[in-house]
Amino acid sequence: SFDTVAIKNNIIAHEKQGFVYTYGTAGFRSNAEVLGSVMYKVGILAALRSKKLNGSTIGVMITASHNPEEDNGVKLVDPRGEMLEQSWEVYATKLANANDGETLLSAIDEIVAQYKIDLDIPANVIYAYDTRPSCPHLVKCLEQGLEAAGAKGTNFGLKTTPMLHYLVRCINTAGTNDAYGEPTEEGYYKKLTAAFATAVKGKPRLSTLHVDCANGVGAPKLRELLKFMASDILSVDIVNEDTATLGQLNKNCGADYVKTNQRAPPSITITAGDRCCSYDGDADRIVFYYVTEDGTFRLLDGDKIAGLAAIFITELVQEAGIDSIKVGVVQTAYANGSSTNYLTKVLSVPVSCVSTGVKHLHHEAEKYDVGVYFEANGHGTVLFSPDALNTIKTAEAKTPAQKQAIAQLSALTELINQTVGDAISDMLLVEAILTSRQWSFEEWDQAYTDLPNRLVKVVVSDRHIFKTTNAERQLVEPAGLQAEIDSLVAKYSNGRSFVRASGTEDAVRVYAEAATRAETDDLAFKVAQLVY
Ligand code: NG1
Ligand code: ZN
Repeated sequence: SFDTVAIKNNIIAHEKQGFVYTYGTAGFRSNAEVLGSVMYKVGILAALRSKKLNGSTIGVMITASHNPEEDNGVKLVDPRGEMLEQSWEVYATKLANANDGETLLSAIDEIVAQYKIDLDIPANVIYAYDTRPSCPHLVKCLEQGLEAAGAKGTNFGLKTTPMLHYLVRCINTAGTNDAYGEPTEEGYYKKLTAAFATAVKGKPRLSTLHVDCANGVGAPKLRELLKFMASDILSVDIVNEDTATLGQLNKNCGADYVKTNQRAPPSITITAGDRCCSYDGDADRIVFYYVTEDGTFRLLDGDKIAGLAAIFITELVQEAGIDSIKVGVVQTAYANGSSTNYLTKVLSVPVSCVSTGVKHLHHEAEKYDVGVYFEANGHGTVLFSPDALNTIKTAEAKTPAQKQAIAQLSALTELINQTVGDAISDMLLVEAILTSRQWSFEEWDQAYTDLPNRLVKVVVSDRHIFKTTNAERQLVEPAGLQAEIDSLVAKYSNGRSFVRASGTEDAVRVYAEAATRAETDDLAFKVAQLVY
């Protein structure tokens, strides 16, 4: 039961005086040393959230994604495998900052009153973690909180972030019409590999895909998945899979390294014709890349994946004779201008732009029959509405071609993780499309050419003074700054630039793109100077 005396007495004191915790875009995230106290509170919060939702299973994932190995983090997963409902974030923050039993209890009382929570309802929580050395300790702290709150906690062990989201959805939908899958790691592998086999049926296998797993949890999990995959339909070579040596996680490798530095990890020798991709540390992001004959590095990022998925699904629903299903794409301001242009002008698909952060993209994507959403950094997925799923499931083929298109669409709905961006699932989606089309990376890349772009991080004394509107594309404060940016941008051909405070780092980000590399760098530099 929910034991207020235990909750008060077992509290874990803040590790560092004066440290302020914030539940942000990525949950709580910081150096792992200050997180034990937070885990305890997260255990209690997860229990309360489960009680509020009548005992539905809530997920807790311990990871700091692409951040350095000494960091860690934690986030809550709602019953359908989605991010924690946004209105709870402030309460998460309040709990985390309470540093004595009384303050903690009154923060809890506030949540209980606000959401009219019946504390007698049993709570169910599942949790998992990545390969970071701080995880075992943080798991213990979390368990201490779950125990005090009387929640039934189940440890799912080492998992990728998207696997935990999958498991939460499976558990909560088990036995319903809407059952998502078998709630086990093996169930996940079986679902994805079976769907992949259907999606590529009858097509020759492509050349080997080299997968940089950032020395993180993606490596052992991908290796495990491959045991369920017939080797004549997919050939994968895993690189950067050292999860045992301290200090290797995300070090000079992984999706964030590749996207930020616009180059392959030094640990990979890549020559023309090689097909490569990189996951991040918890395997929820992926970017692809190759080099041209003349040795130029080419990145196929989240925007490119979105474009590929959008064209493929749009054509499939036409072939299947069910083009009442409409495909839409959701981007953020960081999407390359060329990709937006390609989607709207060439493919004629509707595109929405939302604020940074997966929860915003996810919710917007739910408004379409098929909502493709990707952040440029490679985090994203494709959502099928219940109506679209039903149309696909009940479609009747009049020709063999229609039959095949329907089967392929149906396979995609199984292959794509509907809960959150998933590097393994997204990798299989891209491979399924390329195999189906027999396309090389060059052919995929031909859809459009990225405008040169630059992302600059500016450390300022107070990033909170930067307030934005219009999906973060314009500043409203500090007053007058946007007008100055606009008049700079006007001087560059195809120029675009915007400034916003990071939600995950104590800095301001400046993004710029323009017709040439030189113009882009110049614009980024000048806007950064305005901000500084
Ligand atoms: P911030 O720090 O708010 O820019 C970063 C990424 C987001 C998202 C979050 C969550 C960029 C420019 N920003 O957000 O896309 O992934 O981290 O991890 O890549
Ligand atoms: Zn991640």
